[in-house]
Amino acid sequence: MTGPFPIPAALIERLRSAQRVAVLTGAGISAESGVPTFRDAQTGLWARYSPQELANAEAFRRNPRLVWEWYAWRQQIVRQAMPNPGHQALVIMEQRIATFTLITQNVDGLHRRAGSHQVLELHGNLFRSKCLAEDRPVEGDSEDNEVPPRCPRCGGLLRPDVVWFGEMLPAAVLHAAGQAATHAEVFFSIGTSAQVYPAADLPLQALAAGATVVEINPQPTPLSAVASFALHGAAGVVLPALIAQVWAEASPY
Ligand code: BJW
Repeated sequence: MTGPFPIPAALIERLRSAQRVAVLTGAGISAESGVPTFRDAQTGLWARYSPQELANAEAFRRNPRLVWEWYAWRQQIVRQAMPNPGHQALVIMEQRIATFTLITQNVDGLHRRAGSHQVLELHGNLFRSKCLAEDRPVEGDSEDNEVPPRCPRCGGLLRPDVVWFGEMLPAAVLHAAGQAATHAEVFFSIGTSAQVYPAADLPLQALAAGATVVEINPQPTPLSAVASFALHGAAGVVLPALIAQVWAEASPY
């Protein structure tokens, strides 16, 4: 069986011989797990909440309680969500490819929960906190259920350990992602609107270094026109079909 989504023969051949593959994921890969994306008109978090009000450092300083409650709500959604066939297909890909790097913009931790081992989290993690004053990760909090929680070391405010607009990405993680992009033979951009930099530059770096760049997204993005292959479908459908057609013995069908 070939699976429900046809994969171009040239891509199948390219992947069968590839030794180095890098994957960039965005909110779309978790959409089929029930986690809202950022920019989709119907379901996007930011259709109901203004990012200017909630996901930036200035908003946090102005109203830390509101911002924490928003993150707590998102944590609740993610705790109830399960990894989907798209996440699971990337676990199989990690097992099949000699040098495989999974780079995610997502803060939901679903790749690790699916069983992926090497995950570069560009924008942090929803379930970690850091001290606003010390800019250092914190284990636990002051344990008095205060919102926002307080740093157990200095008593200052804790904030989510995520990357807001205008903030630097973790340097070592971004460096590793850039290395993976420029050394990849095949680079996938999956479930991202390809609008937020510097993550959106990674597929372009891969392309400039000679990689085959594959986009998987039901909607066109700024990357679609330059990608080697633009597969317009849901990640939870396209990725299992791709695994089935490239590595027939690992077929979920
Ligand atoms: C499906 C699907 C299914 C649906 N299957 N697909 C260069 C040019 C222009 C601007 C800049 C630039 N460099 C930097 C900037 C500024 C800014 C930026 O990029 N702005 C642009 C918007 C123009 N970047 C920054 O500020 C970054 N920092 C920085 O560059 O620092 C340098 C610096 C700092 C200070 C001084 C000097 C220099 C930081 C960016 C941080 C982004 N943070 C967020 C929030 C994280 C925390 C949180 O979760 O609350 O990260 S914003 C938000 O966007 C989140 C996401 O990770 C990120 C990307 O979104 P994503 O994943 O693409 O989601 P969507 O919703 O946009 O798209 C979903 C897609 O899925 C859609 O296409 C659907 O079609 C698709 N889909 N179902 C497959 N089933």
